[in-house]
Amino acid sequence: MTETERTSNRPAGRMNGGRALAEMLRLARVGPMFGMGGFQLLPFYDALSQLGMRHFLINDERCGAFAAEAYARVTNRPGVCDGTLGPGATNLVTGLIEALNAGTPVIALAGDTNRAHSWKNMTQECRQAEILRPAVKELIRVELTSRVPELLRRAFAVATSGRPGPVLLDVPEDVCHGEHDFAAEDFVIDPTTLSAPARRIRPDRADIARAAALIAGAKRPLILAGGGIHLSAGYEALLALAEAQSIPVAHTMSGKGGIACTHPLSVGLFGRYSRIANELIEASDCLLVVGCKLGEIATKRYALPPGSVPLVHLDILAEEIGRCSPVTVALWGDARAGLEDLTEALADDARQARAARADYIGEIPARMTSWRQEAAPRLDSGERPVHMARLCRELNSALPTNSILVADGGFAGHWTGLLYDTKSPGRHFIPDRGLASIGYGLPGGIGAALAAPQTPVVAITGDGGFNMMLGELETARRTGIGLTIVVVNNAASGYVKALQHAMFRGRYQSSDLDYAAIARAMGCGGVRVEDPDRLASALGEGLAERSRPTVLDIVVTRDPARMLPAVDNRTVEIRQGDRVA
Ligand SMILES: Cc1ncc(C[n+]2csc(CCOP(=O)(O)OP(=O)(O)O)c2C)c(N)n1
Ligand SMILES: [Mg+2]
Repeated sequence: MTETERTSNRPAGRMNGGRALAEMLRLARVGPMFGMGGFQLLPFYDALSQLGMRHFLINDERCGAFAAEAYARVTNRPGVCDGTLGPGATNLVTGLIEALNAGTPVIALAGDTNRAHSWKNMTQECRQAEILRPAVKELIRVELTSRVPELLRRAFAVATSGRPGPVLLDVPEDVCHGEHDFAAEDFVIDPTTLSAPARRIRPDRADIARAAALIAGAKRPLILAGGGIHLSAGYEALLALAEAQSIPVAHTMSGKGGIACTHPLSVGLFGRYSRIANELIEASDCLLVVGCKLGEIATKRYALPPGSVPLVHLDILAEEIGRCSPVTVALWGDARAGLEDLTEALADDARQARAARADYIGEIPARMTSWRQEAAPRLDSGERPVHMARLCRELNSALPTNSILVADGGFAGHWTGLLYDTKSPGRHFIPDRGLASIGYGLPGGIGAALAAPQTPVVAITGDGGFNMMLGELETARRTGIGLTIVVVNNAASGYVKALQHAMFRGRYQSSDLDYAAIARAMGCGGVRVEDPDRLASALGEGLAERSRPTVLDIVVTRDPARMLPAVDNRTVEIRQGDRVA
């Protein structure tokens, strides 16, 4: 943004708080917004319409927060959503916590009561600020109409600085409807805060030297990449370090795409489900954890990494370092900056390091080949109902390099986390691992498709997750996006059913719907697939349809004994001496 752009077209004069909110968001060049109106924020809605800004009515504010969150992941710019007093605001909670836990910049607006009548049992009134405060990085209560620009500025700064996150602006009705004489100078915004990371901080130099020495001395170093790689857009830096030093890269579900899954140094997912990464972790003599919280799934419920392996942990949030596993060297800073510094610190000995690790790197293709051979019967399965692994294989071949796959919280995310291959670094795989709610797939797909209108976007979701969000099919249709929704229809709340099978000998709760028919009734495309050989053409049909959503209803196994991608370690009783990873 140039100085002229920054200072020209600034509004000034008497306007209400809602208009000031909209003017600031326009200055910040936000993308499409998602919400559902109510009396409190109506001046804001009116201003949006007067200013010609894009805002979509969603059918549940949770979906608005999900869509804004996915928009932010694709663009690294804050997604914007809103909810009205009370139920509108409380419906935002799940989506905002997804953003909080995943570190995604989101700005949410909530209308609150008119302060002249607060606490007199106003309709829809509740203690929403107290309910929402732990769901966001910062809750900002706007007490004066005149302070709207300043506090929205603050919201952007908080959302995009440090570990990014959601910020809630709680706006009382009288502040939104109230008027103030604004000066043009009130409407300024710091352009560096409009996308994450707003600012970068480098780890301490002495810590970089210690980490570099540890890595230099390692025969089998391994990088464990989390979602922080995306947040810091550290793709080139990660690849540069991995290639210069011959260090393979494993990833969490959120970290998938830090380097392309098809890159020879990518060893795939680690944690609860793994191809070859867990065994490489076990055999490693130095782990470099980057932008990763080492939470339950990444660590197989804290069974990884082995305590004996030296650990370097690079994270933007100092207090996150060492939270779950003790570290040898803590690197506090931006992922990209830290990786760049490590590459530089190790540069002099890079050639020797690559030579020394040639055998180590040489193991990877052989290990991958043997994994592939072992997985081939599933990946190539012709069985009916469709095998999840076969579906992933078809997604791998149908989705082009630049596409985005949004994966829902149930098996959809776990199977694709394990078997889907991104073909270039970047946000090409978007799972909602912040809170792991089911139901993210469809609204997340809407947000991603609006963020990248030229890009093929596929949302993969369970039938349970889709069922939760059916109303948003109408939203998707209204936006006119060409989104392909793949419903993995196992006629069950599958992950729950599979766990009940493994642990409780079956007390099942199921559901069965013909989703494709529902999609057609809503004016979307709908294809039901029961034959794996129809997958490719169905995916092709969905991807070719650019003006309306298409729902692919894929009938997958209904046998709870066969639903898990592999053994889930929570279903296994671990006895002393057992190998758990
Ligand atoms: C909002 C929400 N409720 C409950 C859960 C717990 N849960 C995790 S997976 C799962 C099953 C979801 O069923 P479905 O969407 O059909 O996916 P499947 O596991 O069958 O692939 C449930 C209920 C959750 N993650 N989120
Ligand atoms: Mg299901």
